[in-house]
Amino acid sequence: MNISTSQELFEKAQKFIPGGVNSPVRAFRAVGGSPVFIKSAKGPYIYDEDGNEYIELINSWGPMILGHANEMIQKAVYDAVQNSFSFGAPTRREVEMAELIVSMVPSIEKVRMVNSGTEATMSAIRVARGFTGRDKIIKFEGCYHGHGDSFLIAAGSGAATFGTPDSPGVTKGVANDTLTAPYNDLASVQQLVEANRNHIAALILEPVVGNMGCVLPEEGFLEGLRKICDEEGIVLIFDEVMTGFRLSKGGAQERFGIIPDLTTLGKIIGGGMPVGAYGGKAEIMNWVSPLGPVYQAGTLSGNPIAMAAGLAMLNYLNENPEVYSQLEASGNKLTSGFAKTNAKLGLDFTVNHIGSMYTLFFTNQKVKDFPSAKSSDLVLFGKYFHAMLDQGIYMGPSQFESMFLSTALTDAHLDRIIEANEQALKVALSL
Ligand code: KE4
Repeated sequence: MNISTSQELFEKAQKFIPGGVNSPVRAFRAVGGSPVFIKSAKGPYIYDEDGNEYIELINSWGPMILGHANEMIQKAVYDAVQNSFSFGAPTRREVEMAELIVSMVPSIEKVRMVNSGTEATMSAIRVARGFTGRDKIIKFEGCYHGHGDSFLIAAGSGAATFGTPDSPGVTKGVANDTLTAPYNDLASVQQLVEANRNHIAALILEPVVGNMGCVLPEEGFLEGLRKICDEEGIVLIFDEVMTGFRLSKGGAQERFGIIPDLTTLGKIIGGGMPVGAYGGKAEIMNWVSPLGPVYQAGTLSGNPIAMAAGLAMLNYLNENPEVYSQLEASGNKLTSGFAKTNAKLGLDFTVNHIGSMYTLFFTNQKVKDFPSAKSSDLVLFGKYFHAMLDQGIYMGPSQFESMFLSTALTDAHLDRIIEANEQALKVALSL
């Protein structure tokens, strides 16, 4: 496959941008080789600078749940830009967006718009600390909540691929206030709580993890966390930046029936534009400035163009719940196809899957936490990734990521991906 234009661009990019990319995972460092530079996309396809066509399994790491260049969202953005781009003043769309989010997400009584998932999670823990008067937080190894200092401790996603989960630049003071526990391990949470009684402001987790690869909560885990937080006065925060509006229109909390105190959102909420949000119980959110004393602000928060895209996306998802049964069917078809291939080739690689999220792990261990995810053969994953790319299937360039399906994928596309998966496994394993 000719990717010479991408290679030239990557050479040039590295002169001006650290690592040549504006987000580390895009650099292909976890899989080797030179990243393809994307020029355009439509529906289930993306096209690189050399004109190569790929079927898309990243969908911008989640946002493009309806596929790329959705005409309805494009029209909403086109109409909005006729009235300028940004005011830094309250607008009608922000009210409509807040009302819609409150109606869709079970835990949210009040919500604040920000510009990224990172801003949402940073703000949520600040509010939890202000509300409780406590300093410490609990997070889980392998969960990624953006690049805020408090979270770059045993982080997942790109941080995990670099083998430096505890990033330089995070102070000892900040690190001391972040306690970590293994995912799906309630007993370890109980021990942390007992050892830090009345000092823990919040417990934050991905209710379904995407950032160590896709990992599901085990039976009773979410319920157990809810119980511990209720007993200890700890604010339970579901980071649904990835799962929000994806696993159901009310996210993982609606699908699993466990209601957190605060929820963070991103990705799908902006329809592809830079949008994040945090919200939850009014008694907690009322602590946010200017109503309360916890400060948080943003020049482009609630930006009218981003709100137009986000409103078009969320209104569509809210009014067309059949999207979720389609995505469920697509995820089931794809992963059962993978299972058949595993059996046919005599392989027992683990596939974790829920709805339109999945990860194929190059391990035969049950993947339920970060150590088991890290038992995967990363060299083999790299070979598989490139074999898929060579066949025109564009996956996330890391074992520690979930893939995301869109409604633009037809059965024919899914069959193609299943076929390519078999071929890529044969290439990677030299079968
Ligand atoms: P952003 O700041 O990237 O918008 O959101 C941070 C974030 C917070 N919480 C969860 C659960 C997330 O998955 C993310 C970001 N996800 C990664 C994908 N693993 C974004 C991709 C990237 O870092 O380039």
